[in-house]
Amino acid sequence: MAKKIKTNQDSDKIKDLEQNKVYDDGTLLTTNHGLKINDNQNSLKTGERGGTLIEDFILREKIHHFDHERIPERIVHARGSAAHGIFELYESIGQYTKAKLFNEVGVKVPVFVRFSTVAGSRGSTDLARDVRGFAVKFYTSEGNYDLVGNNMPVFFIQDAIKFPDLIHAVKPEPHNEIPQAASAHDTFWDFISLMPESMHMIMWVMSDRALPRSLRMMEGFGVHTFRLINKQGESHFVKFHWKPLLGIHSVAWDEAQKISGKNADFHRQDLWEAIESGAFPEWELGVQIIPEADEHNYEFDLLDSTKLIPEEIVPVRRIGKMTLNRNPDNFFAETEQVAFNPGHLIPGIDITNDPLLQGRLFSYTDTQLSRLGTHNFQELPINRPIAPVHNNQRDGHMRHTINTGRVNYEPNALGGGCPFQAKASEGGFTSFPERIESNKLRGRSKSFFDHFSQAKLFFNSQSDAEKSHLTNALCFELGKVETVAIRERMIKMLTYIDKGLAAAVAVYLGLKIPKEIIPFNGSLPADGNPNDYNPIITESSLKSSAALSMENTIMDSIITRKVAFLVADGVNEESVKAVKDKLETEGAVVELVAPKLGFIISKNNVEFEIHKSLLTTASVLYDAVYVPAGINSVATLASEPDAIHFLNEAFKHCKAIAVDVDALQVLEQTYFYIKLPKQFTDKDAATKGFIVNNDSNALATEFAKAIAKHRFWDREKLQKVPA
Ligand code: HDE
Repeated sequence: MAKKIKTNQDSDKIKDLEQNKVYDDGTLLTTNHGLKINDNQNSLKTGERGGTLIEDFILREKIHHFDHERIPERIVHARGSAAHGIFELYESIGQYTKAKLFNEVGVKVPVFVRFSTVAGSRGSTDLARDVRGFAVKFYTSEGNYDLVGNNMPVFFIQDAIKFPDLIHAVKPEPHNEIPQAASAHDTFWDFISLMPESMHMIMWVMSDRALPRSLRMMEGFGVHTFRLINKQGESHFVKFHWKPLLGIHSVAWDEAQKISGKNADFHRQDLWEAIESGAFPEWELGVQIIPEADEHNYEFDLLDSTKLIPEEIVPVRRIGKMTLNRNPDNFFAETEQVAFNPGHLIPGIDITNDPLLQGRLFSYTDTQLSRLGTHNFQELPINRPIAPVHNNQRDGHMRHTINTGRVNYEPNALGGGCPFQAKASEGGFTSFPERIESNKLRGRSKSFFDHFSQAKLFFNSQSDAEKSHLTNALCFELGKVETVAIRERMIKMLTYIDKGLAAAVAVYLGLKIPKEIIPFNGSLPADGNPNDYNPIITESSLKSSAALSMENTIMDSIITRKVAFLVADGVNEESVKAVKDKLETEGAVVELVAPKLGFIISKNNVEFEIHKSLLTTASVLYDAVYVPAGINSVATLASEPDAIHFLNEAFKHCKAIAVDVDALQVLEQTYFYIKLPKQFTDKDAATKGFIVNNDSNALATEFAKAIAKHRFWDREKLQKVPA
């Protein structure tokens, strides 16, 4: 039966239906004015073979509605996936903020979270190398609070005035709309190579952080420094963090590109399925709090969004947990129509003078207006606050609220003065009375001129594998750039970060390795080219920060990890069951993959339903692979090229591979086994993610430990695999 539609006047309508004794169980098709439709197959014609009549208002309404089903997609962050959930505070930070959200321990505040990529269109792939949006709407009793962040803690530019340029440069090139959802093209790198302030962010975007394994396995950051204001009116600076309880994990670039072809909805589906299965994604909310008096005590400017505050300098305090526990009912009505705004604040949280944040405050409402067509988008169910709304704003396109009475102005006496302004003690919002004494100018503080120290800090904090991925990413991206001068400018920029990195990329691009750092000799913005001012080349006093490397993340769980069992008729059922039971008990998702769909019959005539065939799936859609025993099954798989490719690719992408000793015949056909047979029999094979055993229980235990490690990146050095 169709779900009941929720409208403002729901209860009145139901009453009317009851009074008029209209029976409605939601099963009959109607027009939008409630007329029951008798024939939804044929339009009204002048005879069975005659022309269609313009009088057919049912046909006209249906086609008209359809013609207008699309609205403009978001100019950035067009491709997104979202979910409902709750936020629960563990620990009050009432001494810093009066926001009830951060005072009321144990209260469950509803949230709606939308994750997104930035550059691609609505229909683009989830696995693009890109920043991910991480936008959270808290429906608090004091009004909606939106924390509209990203999965990286810094941004490309320091001032909002450069945002349209940045986005124009990264989007498909305007003459031919190529490439879609990719930064690997001339216009992006042309802009970046002229924009030294973007170098720190470039390190993040070229790192594996831009290729999350799952939206559930990435961090979130508020990026800007915000303010917390307490009851006494005192201000503290704050940075917000979301820490995923499953850890931070990524995929390999080769894998990301293949996933884009095999399942462009990989992240969307992963989020949806995890929530449907009850494996609710969770993040802890962390805060870095800084007293107002310490504003100038750092090597960087707190108002500069190209800088992070290293966790070693100001620790992250975890104060609550967000759990996503419900998928949207309707993608368009919720995920597409949700409207976030960094200016949706509540008492106790305020903005700072970060020039990037300041520009955002104007942009979001403006863009909602062009996207959703009316200021009344605030009344859409997904945007409506749970806090009551009372004001004198009226009318406009698509108004839902039926305001009653004659008073729509303030002050008024006819309406008894209502609605009144709220005093601060009644929860009225007051801005932090920051003292301002300055000249009006276009300019930038010198404290914003260091563009490289944190780019270096990030690079130096990466593991060897992460550094190698980052280097390869730059080779790939700049390798796609056709203009040699852009590549050369980028190599020059990289020398300010790390000479080894610059040299490695230069060698790949066939350019000269820079012998020494060429000093900047540009001029300050006031003298002309605003992109060419003298950046300060300096070092961070911190040499590395453990929080910046994914190698130090949580690796103790296999919850929701997807494991493929390669099987065929004749498989040994015990070899399947023991391992499957163990992995599923620990929360992994096991899928049986066979040469064809339907069922297979095991050695002892047990039927197993097949989830995917080698044609409909691929190794890149799994975290690990296992080949169980069974003479006939093993013989079939050993002569099946797709099964061998599956294993070769799993090896290449450094995933855990488990094989029953009696299934080694399949492994013997793979490229890596031929090259490295000893690796699988070594005492420490399991520590490299190779598990070969004929005791299924022992194999399962070792396998689970290996899957929790996520990837064995050292394997990249061991053997290159043509897969
Ligand atoms: Fe956004 N950004 N942004 N942004 N942003 C939008 O608003 C903008 C920035 C972020 O899931 C737009 O409703 C400007 C930083 C997310 O619906 C638009 C500047 C951060 C989302 C806009 C920035 C973000 C957006 C497009 C530079 C991380 C998706 C559609 C000053 C802290 C929200 C929309 C969703 C969306 C403008 C920079 C995060 C055009 C002008 C920095 C997660 O208004």
